[in-house]
Amino acid sequence: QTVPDPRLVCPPVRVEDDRTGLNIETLKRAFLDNLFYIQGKFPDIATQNDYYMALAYTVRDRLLKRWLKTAQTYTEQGSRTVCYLSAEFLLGPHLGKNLINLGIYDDVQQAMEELGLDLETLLEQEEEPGLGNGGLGRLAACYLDSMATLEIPSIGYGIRYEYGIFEQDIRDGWQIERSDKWLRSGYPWEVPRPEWSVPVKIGGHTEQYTDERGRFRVRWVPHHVVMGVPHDTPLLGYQVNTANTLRLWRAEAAESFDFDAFNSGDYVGAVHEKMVSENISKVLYPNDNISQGKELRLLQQIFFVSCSLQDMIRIMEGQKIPLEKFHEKFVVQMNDTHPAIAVAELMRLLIDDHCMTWDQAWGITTRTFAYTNHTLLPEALERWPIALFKKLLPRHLELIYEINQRFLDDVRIRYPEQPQMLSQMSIIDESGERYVRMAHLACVGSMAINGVAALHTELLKQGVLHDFYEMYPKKFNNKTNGVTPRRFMVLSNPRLSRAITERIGPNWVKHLDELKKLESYVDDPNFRQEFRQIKFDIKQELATYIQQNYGVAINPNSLFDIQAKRIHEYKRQHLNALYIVTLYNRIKANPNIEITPRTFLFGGKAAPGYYTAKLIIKLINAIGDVVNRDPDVRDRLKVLFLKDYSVKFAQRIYPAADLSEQISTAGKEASGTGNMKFAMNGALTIGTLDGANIEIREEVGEENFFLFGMTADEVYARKAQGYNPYDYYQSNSELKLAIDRIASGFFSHGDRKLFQPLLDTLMHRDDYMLFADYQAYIDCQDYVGQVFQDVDRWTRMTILNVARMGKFSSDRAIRDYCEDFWKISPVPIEIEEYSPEAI
Ligand code: GPU
Repeated sequence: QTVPDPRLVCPPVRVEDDRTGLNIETLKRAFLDNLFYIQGKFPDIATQNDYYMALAYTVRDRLLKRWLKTAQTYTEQGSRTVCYLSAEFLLGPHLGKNLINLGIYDDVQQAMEELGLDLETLLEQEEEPGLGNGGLGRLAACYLDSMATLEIPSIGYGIRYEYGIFEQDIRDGWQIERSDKWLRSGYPWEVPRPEWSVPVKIGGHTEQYTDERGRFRVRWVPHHVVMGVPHDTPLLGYQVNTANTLRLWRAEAAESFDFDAFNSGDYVGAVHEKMVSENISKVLYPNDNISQGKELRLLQQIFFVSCSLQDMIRIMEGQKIPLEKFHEKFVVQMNDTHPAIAVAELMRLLIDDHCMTWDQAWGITTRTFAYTNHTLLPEALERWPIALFKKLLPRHLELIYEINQRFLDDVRIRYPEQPQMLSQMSIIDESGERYVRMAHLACVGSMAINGVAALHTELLKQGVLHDFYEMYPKKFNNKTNGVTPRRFMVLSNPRLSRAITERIGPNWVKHLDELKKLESYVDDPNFRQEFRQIKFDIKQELATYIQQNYGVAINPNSLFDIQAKRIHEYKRQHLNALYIVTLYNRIKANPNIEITPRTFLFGGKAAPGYYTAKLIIKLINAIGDVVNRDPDVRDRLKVLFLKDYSVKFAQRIYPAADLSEQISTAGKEASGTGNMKFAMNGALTIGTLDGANIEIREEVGEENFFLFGMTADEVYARKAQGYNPYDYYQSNSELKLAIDRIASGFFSHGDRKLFQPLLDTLMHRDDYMLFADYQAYIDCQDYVGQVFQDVDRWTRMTILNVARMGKFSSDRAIRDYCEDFWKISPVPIEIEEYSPEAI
């Protein structure tokens, strides 16, 4: 190593120096400097976006020392590190979160005010990187926030999609997709690191050879090579110096390849290949809980996984740690099976590129990985056709065959009398066309396997992964999801947060269990009054927003009943719709009926190819169009579908909710995380015994939770008996009336065909058992309406919900992962304080 020129040695890192000070004067000066030197504008012609960018750079400058110091500390200490591999990271806007975590939100607000600017308006400018679909991607983002806050060395690895989740528009009640150009006005939060680019091989064939030491080796001769270019984003923890890295890979054509084609005169061919290579990181697959099995998706998976594992090896080399210690240096958490090819890829790197023996490589691999499963839905379980695998990843297929053979030898020893176990557990599905089962690969290659809520982990053990549980019971361990209170309380609901801090001090933000202390205020009239007032004010703001953007007047005193999540039949937005139609029918039958005024709000995207989900959106809009205008309703009901639900919009929605709809068919929602975010903001839940709802109810108390519907066991039993939804339709008069009203074309300008596919499915199949749960849901909703009238009781229930949500902080979840799987403890980052004399 060369000794750097002494003039280039950095001065010790200090936070509060002239350039990156956190006081208002320094912030203002830095902001104006950035406006001038980065945006190239004088204030008088700057746009709001220029101001946003100038502020973003001002904040970024204040992250950089912490970020570099964090990396330096980890390097010097050779810290054990979690690598969180995920095809999705749904981060949400950075600016507000960074202001909170730096502890300068209020000062920046004042600094902007002194410059005649409004911080809220600037925050609105930020386009969020929508690099995820829903819960799974957002969970990854919450976990990165908690890892930084808990000072856990970690790297998030994923794909830098050029187009994230599509932008949703609604036209004539239908979802329209538009491409998401999140990079269009510049993205100040990332730093490209082209010097750490890595090659990824694709396609071709393998050859056997004997190396100079007489060892049997395999060489993979790829069809082509794609380069992965890392783009790093600092993720600062809350009130700590730790800023961990999110490293996202962008695909670029390998230069050498261009050059060959260029030399042979095929310029257009070379450019074409470049385009094909760059396609890999072009677009996020917009499916949630569905695997489409597309070639490009498998390419995305191997691309980011290979880049990330090669990057880990480079880091070890840089720290001079021998590769034999890979599993001591890193633990690799796989977010679902999307990165499960990592098991084969690490084997390949260790054996083919680093000359290890099979046993040595397998010993390392199976001590490195842990696998989180996020769904039981069969349509989401990833399987890749053998032919496709062989075409794109011939070497990995050989390795998987070898892994499988050795694994099946163990199965044979374990179950000598049960030959069917071999085909059941095999990594290769040979029941028809042959497939690679990614969940099986993940289970065989991991030291730890978890579901995301207690029920889900139990159902995994009984069902989808039962055989693996029998064989490796100690690998299984539940990890109930959590969400970050920094974003979903402090940032999104500052008034509630302030009211809480005034009562119990500020520690709850990092130790959410401390919310318990609020219980002693549940009968305090001042606190109750303030709590109610906060909710009311936020509801009124949302009402104003809706008036301005949708031209619909809603009553802030009505019950805000909200279902915001991806649109999916198992989540049963259409059950919610059936309740609305039922209420409407009651009003039509008796216009003077007493009902609690309600505003039904929906938000969420449907996968572009999921026809039924899109029809559900159309149905909700169609019902809204009629109900919102019908004078008989007299404004007692309003129904709105709010378009383009995103993290940014979610932050406005959670604080405004009175009632949170968590009504999936029991056994289908692995955990849910929106359920937690609503409850933390003082909404009550109407929900089934599914996913984390069960644990939320246990925590908040059954008397503070609106439970309805079948249990998962009852769902299975009913299915086994032979479920006939038509019987329910015929015997339940309100259900029949609701269905008939939709079928009649009443909500579709007389068109009786429009909703027929949806109604047919319900009447004759009803896979998600809406009809079986209909009456219980209606009764429960009616009860909710009554309780809402009792303002004191409702307020009490909401306060107790907030007070008892401590368990659902992602900090708790990350601590559990650290203790049970990762064996990693905090590494504090020290930064010298500023003292003017030291300059
Ligand atoms: N989830 Br698989 C997704 O958001 N997308 C997926 O493709 C898969 C799972 C969700 C689960 O549906 C939800 O119940 C869970 O809370 C979330 O992952 C995080 O674990």
